[in-house]
Amino acid sequence: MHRTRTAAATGLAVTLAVIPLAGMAGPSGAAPARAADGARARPATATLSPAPQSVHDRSDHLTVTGTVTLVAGPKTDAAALALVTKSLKAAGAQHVVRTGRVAPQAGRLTVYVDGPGAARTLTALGARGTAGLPAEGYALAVARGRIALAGKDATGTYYAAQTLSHLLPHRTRPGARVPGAVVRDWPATPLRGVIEGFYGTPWSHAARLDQLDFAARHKMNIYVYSPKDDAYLREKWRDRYPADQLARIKELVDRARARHVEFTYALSPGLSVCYSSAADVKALTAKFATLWDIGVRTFAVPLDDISYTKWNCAADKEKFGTGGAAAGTAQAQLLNQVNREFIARHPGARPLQMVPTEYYDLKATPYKAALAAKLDADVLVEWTGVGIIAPTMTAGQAQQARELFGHPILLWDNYPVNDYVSKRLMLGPYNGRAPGVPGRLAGITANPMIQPSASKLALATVADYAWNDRAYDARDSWSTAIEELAGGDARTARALRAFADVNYTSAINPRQAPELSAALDRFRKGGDARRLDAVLHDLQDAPGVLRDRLPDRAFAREAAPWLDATRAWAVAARDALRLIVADRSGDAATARQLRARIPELVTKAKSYVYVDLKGKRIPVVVGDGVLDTFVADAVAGR
Ligand code: LTM
Repeated sequence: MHRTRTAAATGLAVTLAVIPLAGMAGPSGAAPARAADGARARPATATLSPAPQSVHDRSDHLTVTGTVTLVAGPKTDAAALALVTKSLKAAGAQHVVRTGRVAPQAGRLTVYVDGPGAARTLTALGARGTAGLPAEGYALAVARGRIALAGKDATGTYYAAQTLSHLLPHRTRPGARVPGAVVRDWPATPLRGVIEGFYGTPWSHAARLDQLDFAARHKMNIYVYSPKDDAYLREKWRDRYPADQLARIKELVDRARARHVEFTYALSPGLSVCYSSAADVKALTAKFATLWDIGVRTFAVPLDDISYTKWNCAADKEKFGTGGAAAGTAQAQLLNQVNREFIARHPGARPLQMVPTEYYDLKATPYKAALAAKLDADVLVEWTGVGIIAPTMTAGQAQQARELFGHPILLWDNYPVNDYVSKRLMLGPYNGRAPGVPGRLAGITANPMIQPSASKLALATVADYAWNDRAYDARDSWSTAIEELAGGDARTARALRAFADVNYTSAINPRQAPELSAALDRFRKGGDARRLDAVLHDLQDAPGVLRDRLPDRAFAREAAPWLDATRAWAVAARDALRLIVADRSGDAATARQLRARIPELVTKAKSYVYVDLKGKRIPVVVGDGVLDTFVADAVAGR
């Protein structure tokens, strides 16, 4: 990893503006993230997400002219060209004229995408080309009236275009000055993305389409379609899709392809499959064939969360016997048949993926030994780390998994998934994964929350880590993701940060509400009540701000009960603060009034529920152990 300047922390601290406690008025709006003319407050390369492996800021600038010449060969990636054109127009260019070859015209910005023009321009601008880069790598130079982008392959070119889109400003007229920069970049691991692999309400079709766009912006290249509660993937795995459902999946496959994301179809036959049955192998490959016909090229067979001590048919007991080794052998046999009779016979198919039944540890067992020895070498094995929800992960563990399973490991990381604790939103960053893990893996797929839009905060940080683990800083990445989701609006970003802070805790982020806790600690150690009230006031306002201003409208709908609970807890906490002030000043009448009122506020704060797929009403939690403790301590006079 080489950076002339590391991605800076965005430094959006919780507002601690001092305001009069009387009337408890809220702080005024903060300074905008951008100046009114759209100029950025800091170099655009500082907030590139994911952080490039190598980036040099140059001291020169170029100007976005009214007409821009776009030089590209006939085979240049169409999605990359469309994105470059769109970004130039959003930066103020009125006409983008495409040509095959051109001599640069004075006074006109020329953009070279791939081919000899881009290679020459990169050299002229002192940048290295794509030689030596891994798959999906790219080089990009912005300087002296020229932009050059070159990808190691089509996806690399598309990623160069994505990076350029982040570097160009948003303007309505020509004339924007763009600081010079040279980027040379590549991913830390081949596969990076999302596995929709949770229990509970599956994502909607619209949400999936939106996620594919989101994935592309974050240089994620895989989406695995594996919702546990889609009956056609598990209970009804043998059945073909009705035409309308297949048409919807095709729309996802097409969108994924257009965004350089590999749509992966995961079929889980383990609840009823008879491993020794030729008919079942045929049912599996026949189902895959229906997906192949609509454009799917990557397939998976997850065998998690099934019994391997109980066979589904007598023939399996007869053929394989009993115990872990028998199960590993049976599964390997089934998968090898799929691999040889379907994957190998479909040129263009990507390596088969599978989830073993023992996917969550590093214990040497007869099951793993059988699978390692008997499963075809090119099948990718998914693994969740040590623990189903692994709190931490080291490069050594990833290496051990590679050796124990004897196959390339695709990490199925159970973060930010909340199906096992659906009272929570998990809005903290991806954490606890050491540098060096991605390099030992075939890839990283993150299992998200039931709430797709709310998952984006954590998923953006997963994308940052998976692309460049050496430069990854969880808090910086989280700050950048907050700014992005807030659409660059400082007030929205502050509200989102306050809301995410009280929805922060999980197995990988053990501390709840780190920023609010710090503000409470400062107050407990003698800090000013007005400062704490300003923080709580911001928290009380945050749900309204997010409902009004968040660009992703789905977020507020999905997070509704947590938004309501946050506001209600903030109201209770502000009264608790008033109570402490009243107790300290000996204002017994006010203290009595507040002590009588607060329990009702707490009951209200605890009243908001998430309704799950089965209609179960689950009370949600926010800031637990922090807000509730502060309020309870105040009432108890502690
Ligand atoms: O993690 C795996 C491989 N399987 C399941 C997931 O489907 C589920 O979402 C997570 C979290 O509950 N746990 C699992 O074991």
